[in-house]
Amino acid sequence: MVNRQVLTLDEFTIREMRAFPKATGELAGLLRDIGLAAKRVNVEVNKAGLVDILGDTGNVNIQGEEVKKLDEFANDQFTRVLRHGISCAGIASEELDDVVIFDNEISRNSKYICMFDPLDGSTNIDVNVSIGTIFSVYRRVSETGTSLTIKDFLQPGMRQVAAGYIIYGSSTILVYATKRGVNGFTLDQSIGEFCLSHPNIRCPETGRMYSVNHGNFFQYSEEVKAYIDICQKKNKSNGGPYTQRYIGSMVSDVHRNLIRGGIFMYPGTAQKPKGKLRLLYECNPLAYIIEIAGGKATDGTQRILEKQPTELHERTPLFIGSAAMMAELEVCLGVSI
Ligand code: AHM
Ligand code: MG
Repeated sequence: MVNRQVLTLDEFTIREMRAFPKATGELAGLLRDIGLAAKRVNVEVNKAGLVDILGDTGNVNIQGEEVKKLDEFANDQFTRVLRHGISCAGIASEELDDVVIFDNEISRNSKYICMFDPLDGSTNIDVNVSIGTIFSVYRRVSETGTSLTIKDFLQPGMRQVAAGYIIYGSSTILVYATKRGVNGFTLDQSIGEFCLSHPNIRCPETGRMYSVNHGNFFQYSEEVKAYIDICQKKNKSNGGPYTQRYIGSMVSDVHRNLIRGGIFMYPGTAQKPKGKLRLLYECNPLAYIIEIAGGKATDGTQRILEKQPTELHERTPLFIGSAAMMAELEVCLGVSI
């Protein structure tokens, strides 16, 4: 039987935007565009084992990493859909060296820009492990009607007006946050619509999962090692025992911790003091979502959302998760953020 209480993504966003008397519907349109691209990517992810889309293109992206074909496909879909929509003036993507400014009459007058990691966890593509898209929406700072500049893209994360992700997993879920809250929509394949399945998501105050790449352990600072040591020694008397979970798709690790409670860390290492993750495409959107849901996200010295980006592809250490676990981490790091 059809559950008529369930709102689709479009119905929900339009309803939300109506709460703002000055809303033009542009943000709702942009989220609809993202939902459409996500459905197209979902189809390809699901048949990735069947067609010759698996494997490497042999190209190397701006980060110096191998680009898989599915990454390119996802990048193209999100770029194309946003270019043809009416809400987005330009994009920046983890897969592209430079920003893409949509230079047509409608886009020049659009008020939003979008940044995304089209396929996070791309090393998992070949092995059927969950992967995802992460996106971030900002209001442009340049005047509408003029051409975008790099300043429109280098805004601190606290200026995001919306952020979200899609996980192509055992089911496909789209989660997005605005200052009004965080909501999750599961793709109903039978009707091809994202349907509200996780209303008003709150990140539990604490949890029992910690996610970190233990392979890098000996390259972490003594303070980070001390926190990992605490996690490993937790027992029933102090909220433990903890479980370690590390998927290698941050979007999936953070999603699990958002729903169940937990902490995810990608600290700087001796070789890479800024770690691996990108501030604009990965850390800012997830930090925004987690904070709106009641959690916390820092680089170990300051809130992720307060960092002023200086370049498109900059990296940052990341600590993100349940508030109480983040507080315990801060004690180890000797900071109060
Ligand atoms: P990607 O965007 O190229 O897939 O890289 C980001 C991913 C994260 O999703 C994940 O947490 C991390 O890289 C894993 O890296 P590592 O294997 O160094 O732990
Ligand atoms: Mg990626």
